[in-house]
Amino acid sequence: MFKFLKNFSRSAKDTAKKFFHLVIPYTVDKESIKNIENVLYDADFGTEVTPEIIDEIKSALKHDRELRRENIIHIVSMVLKKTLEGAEASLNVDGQKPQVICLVGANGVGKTTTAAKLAYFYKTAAREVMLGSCDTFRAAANEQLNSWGSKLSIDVISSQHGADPAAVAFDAYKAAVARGKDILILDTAGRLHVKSNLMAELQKIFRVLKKSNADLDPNVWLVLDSAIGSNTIESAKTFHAEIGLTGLIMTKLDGTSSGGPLVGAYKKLHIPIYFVGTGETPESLEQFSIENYIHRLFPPENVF
Ligand SMILES: Nc1nc2c(ncn2[C@@H]2O[C@H](COP(=O)(O)OP(=O)(O)O)[C@@H](O)[C@H]2O)c(=O)[nH]1
Ligand SMILES: [Mg+2]
Repeated sequence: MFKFLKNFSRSAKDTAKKFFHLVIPYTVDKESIKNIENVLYDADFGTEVTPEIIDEIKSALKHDRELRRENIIHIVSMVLKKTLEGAEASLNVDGQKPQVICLVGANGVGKTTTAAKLAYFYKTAAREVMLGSCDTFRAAANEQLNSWGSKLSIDVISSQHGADPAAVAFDAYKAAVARGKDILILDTAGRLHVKSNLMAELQKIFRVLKKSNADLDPNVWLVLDSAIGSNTIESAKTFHAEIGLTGLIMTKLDGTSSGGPLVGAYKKLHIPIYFVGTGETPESLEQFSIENYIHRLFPPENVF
């Protein structure tokens, strides 16, 4: 019995550590404000968001000599809410048919997994979905997407390793039209030999898609890994400048990451955030909600 309780309390603590993403000090005064600044920088809120929060805390400290934890949480939440205003978005599934979603991003951020999760998400919402495997650069990428497709009973269009990604996109689009699909999700490569090649490849995909339908307005969603903090915003800026992004997705929020870079990226670019990834299963994808995001940062203490 005693042993059980001991184990239980340890696992409860682990849970608390895992989900308590932002550890706010119990009290903050003028002297200890640096502590909260460090917490925010450690959580990758960066120079986009941290100074704003610190300014708010400083101005609250003009009225109270000392702020309690709940006051700080309130201030952080308010600034985040304000910063993220307008960030929630959902795909207009009743618009063009098929809607094309092209997932782009660096290697390993979770594009292929997210493509499968998105397909599952829309399939569950009774939409006809198709996947296109435009990462022809990595030998295992086709296999990975095809294996998701057969697990989830979703059609996948793919070609052989080394094929032209734009040709796969073209074939996938034609097949999606022919089969009356509502949504086509294209997975793409993360890195080619030279960085500029990747952007050229992506631009070619869009050019070729436009050839099959001049009115096509593809959704271009950048997948960001929340575990990679510092250069997220820089990478988002580069992708946006080169290919024009229409949405963001942040993966791996189930880890210890606060998702701070997501807030910074939104503040800088004002590109809507469609989804967050919270695990490796098909179900672990949530539509982005500001309220849920803040709740994840500061879960009610009595949960633990
Ligand atoms: N914990 C967790 N792992 C994820 C998530 N999304 C993707 N992954 C994992 O990240 C790794 C790279 O994913 P992959 O989709 O192959 O990345 P890609 O190179 O961008 O296509 C895989 O092991 C995935 O299972 C997520 O939201 N949470
Ligand atoms: Mg991949």
